[in-house]
Amino acid sequence: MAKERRGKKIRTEFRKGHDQRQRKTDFTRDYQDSEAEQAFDRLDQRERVSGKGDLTRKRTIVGRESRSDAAGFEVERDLDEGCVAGRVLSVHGLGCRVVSETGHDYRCAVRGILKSLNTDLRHVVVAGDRVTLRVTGEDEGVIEWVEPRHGVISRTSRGRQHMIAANVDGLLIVGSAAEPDLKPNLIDRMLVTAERSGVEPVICVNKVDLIDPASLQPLLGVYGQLGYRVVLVSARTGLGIDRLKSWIRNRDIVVAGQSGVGKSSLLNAIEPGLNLRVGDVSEENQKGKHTTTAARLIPLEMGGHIVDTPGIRSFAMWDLVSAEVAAWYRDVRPFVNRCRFPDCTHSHEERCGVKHAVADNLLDLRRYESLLHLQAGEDA
Ligand SMILES: Nc1nc2c(ncn2[C@@H]2O[C@H](COP(=O)(O)OP(=O)(O)OP(=O)(O)O)[C@@H](O)[C@H]2O)c(=O)[nH]1
Ligand SMILES: [Mg+2]
Ligand SMILES: [Zn+2]
Repeated sequence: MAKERRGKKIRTEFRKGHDQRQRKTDFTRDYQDSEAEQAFDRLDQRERVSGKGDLTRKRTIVGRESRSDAAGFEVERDLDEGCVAGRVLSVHGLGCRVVSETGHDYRCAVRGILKSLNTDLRHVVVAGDRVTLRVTGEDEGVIEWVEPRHGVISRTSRGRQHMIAANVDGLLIVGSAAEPDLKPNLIDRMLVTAERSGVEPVICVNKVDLIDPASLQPLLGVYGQLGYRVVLVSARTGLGIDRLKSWIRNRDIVVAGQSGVGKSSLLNAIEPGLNLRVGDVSEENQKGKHTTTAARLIPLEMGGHIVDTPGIRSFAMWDLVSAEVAAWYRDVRPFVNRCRFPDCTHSHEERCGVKHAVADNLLDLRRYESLLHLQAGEDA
């Protein structure tokens, strides 16, 4: 039954008079489990299935199953009166805070059927999810439907993927020119994270008031050549802040970078109303203190959100499979299939395409060395 439905599209009806843009995204893996498919069937029996027509009144969600054949489903859902579209700002246990498109705040529970779609309750709804909720009280609702996700930021916990935030579009990688010194290997590591999550990275170097910016050119020029956006800023003098703002505006971004580089200072410069504490050592560094990984979306006045979770900033949480790393270095990837051995580690092997590329100056030596570091699982 579930198999037959593969290869079709989901078409979801809008609430009457409701206008919303189309969104094409990947289906989450949650829907691939056979248990989940059965639950999806049960859910589907309650929805009306009909032919195409009146596209303006419907949202089309094309689902791609990443594991088997690229495919989707075609289902039509009626959204009853009393349902609204919203965005999950944060999740607390089994409840969550959702803001509707009209800006109303709701405390929500999750509909039972959705819980059975995945055995890991933490995955049912995550911060950043776009949802449909049934309003059950003035400030209360029940989440009925979770839109397919893109830009999922996750970590691996005891071998299982654990989503932290969904529908994120940007990763702001913050380093500082001095105090503390710029750590290129850490930037490379965070670039890998962005590439893996399908999130656009921006490399932001703060505290340029402390140095001569030209001294950074050899290092940052390499990133520019790779097509990464690089922004030099100073939270102290305001240099580059407008450029940074124009990129952040209307995006949902995660801010990452080691302690003391000036993340809070930058965010305050971008939006003074945030009033983030500067100079405080952030939570993840307070040893012995329980570190929460619950993410929350902080709305920005200029549009967009900052995704805040203490754990995200350190990036120690991301598990990398060593053999995977080279594929996420966009400058290294083209040379990998010139290696003689398919499991080449690009370190000691003969006839390694990557090593040859370094010798021929086609690949930056520092980037190559950082690749070896990351593959070896060493700290950046
Ligand atoms: N010279 C200079 N100092 C800065 C700049 N931005 C921030 N600082 C200083 O750097 C220190 C750390 O700034 P924070 O904004 O707290 O750094 P953070 O990245 O939020 O640190 P954590 O919260 O611990 O991760 C503070 O003393 C700031 O005053 C800058 O552009 N220039
Ligand atoms: Mg801070
Ligand atoms: Zn190789």
